[in-house]
Amino acid sequence: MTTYNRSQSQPGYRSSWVVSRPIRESSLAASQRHSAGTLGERFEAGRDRHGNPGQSGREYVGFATLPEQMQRKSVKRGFEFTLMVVGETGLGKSTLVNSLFLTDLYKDRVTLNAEERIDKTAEIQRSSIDIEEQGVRLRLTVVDTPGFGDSVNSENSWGPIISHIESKFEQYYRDESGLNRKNLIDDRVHCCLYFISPYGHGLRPIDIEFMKRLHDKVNIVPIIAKADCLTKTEVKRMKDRVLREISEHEIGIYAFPDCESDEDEDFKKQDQELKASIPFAVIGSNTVVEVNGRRVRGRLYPWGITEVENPKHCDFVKLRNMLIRTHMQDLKDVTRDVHYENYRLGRIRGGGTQLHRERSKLKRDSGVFDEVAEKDRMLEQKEVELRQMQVMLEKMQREMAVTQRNSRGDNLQYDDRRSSTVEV
Ligand SMILES: Nc1nc2c(ncn2[C@@H]2O[C@H](COP(=O)(O)OP(=O)(O)OP(=O)(O)O)[C@@H](O)[C@H]2O)c(=O)[nH]1
Ligand SMILES: [Mg+2]
Repeated sequence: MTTYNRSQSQPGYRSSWVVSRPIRESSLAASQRHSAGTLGERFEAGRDRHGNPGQSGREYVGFATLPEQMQRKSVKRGFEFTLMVVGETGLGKSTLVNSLFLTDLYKDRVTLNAEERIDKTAEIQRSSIDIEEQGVRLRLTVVDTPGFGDSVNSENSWGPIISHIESKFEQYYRDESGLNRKNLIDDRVHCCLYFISPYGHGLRPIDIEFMKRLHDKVNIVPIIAKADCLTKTEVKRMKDRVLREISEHEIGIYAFPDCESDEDEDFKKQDQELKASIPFAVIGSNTVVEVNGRRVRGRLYPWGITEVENPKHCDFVKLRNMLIRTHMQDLKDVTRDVHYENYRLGRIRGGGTQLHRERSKLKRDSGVFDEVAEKDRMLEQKEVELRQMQVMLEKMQREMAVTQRNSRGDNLQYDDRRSSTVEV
């Protein structure tokens, strides 16, 4: 499987890249305790790590509180995360994002109407919800895209999606280099769930083409859709095949970071299970059904019920945990450090992005001026104004010269007259 090598993806990239993940309270507190203790031994002057006089007679410089300070600052700012869903039409993209975020996750929240029957998505739709949990604010944006058919020739399938991703990079690039840097909003797409049909035998040609066009722009997480259509053995076979094909075609999907060696055993086990589940096989539904007195989200069939959140039925919970609880920050980091950085470098070098190609095409086709053309036009106008001023100046100089000559002539006549008078 091709995965992004974070340390080689761009020139000058630090080789000792540290994967960040949500800091768990216990390890954070432990690290602070540890660093406070070490410093205390070095700076003994009767103050604690907050700078207050301490009972132990030790003093701390105080940078042990840096994680706390950073945490406070980030919490104050809030977090943003954008998820995109892409894939063939009718694979359950809109249903899944509704199941994931917009309805069941925050039951008491008034959100978008999610009906069991969701209409075919006709255009790219962005929907955002602001979520707050224990004082932490998260703006979650879901980008739902129209599903495509199975024609490989259709440039229209990926064109608008790639343009959307690049337009968000471009917007960020401009904001970042503009005056409004302080209030920078991160609308970049951090993760793309790519839906694979459960009916075929692995990837279709359009899936390969599509993912290849997306993989250097966004973190792709492959999903096997409608897993309730497959038996357990079929799911396993499908997963193996999809992974093999992804590797054969050198498609770069999101690489889950390695687990740190000092993590506890439970965490390591969870991490292993998560990695072994890729590509996630999911079931989506917006219907609540009753199973043994429990009300669950699921799909009711004549022969039984498939439960969306039952780990024995599908990987829905794993996917949701990965997106929200464990890998959200890493997905954002990779977007910033790899995908956006690629875009930014391309932009600085003169940009060969689809967005720019489209802009120049638009300029050629419809005469619409982009920013550069607008500047050229303004410069030309200034030149015309300068030329006009020069002409006016020359005219004024000529007129002044004539006036001076005339007045000199008058004086000469006068002098002549005077001298003649003298002579007489
Ligand atoms: N069997 C099964 N059906 C599903 C699942 N998820 C969604 N569906 C059904 O599939 C149909 C299409 O679902 P959508 O969510 O509209 O599919 P989509 O991918 O958004 O389709 P487009 O908007 O055309 O791209 C609906 O009838 C859903 O109820 C699933 O996990 N299993
Ligand atoms: Mg849809």
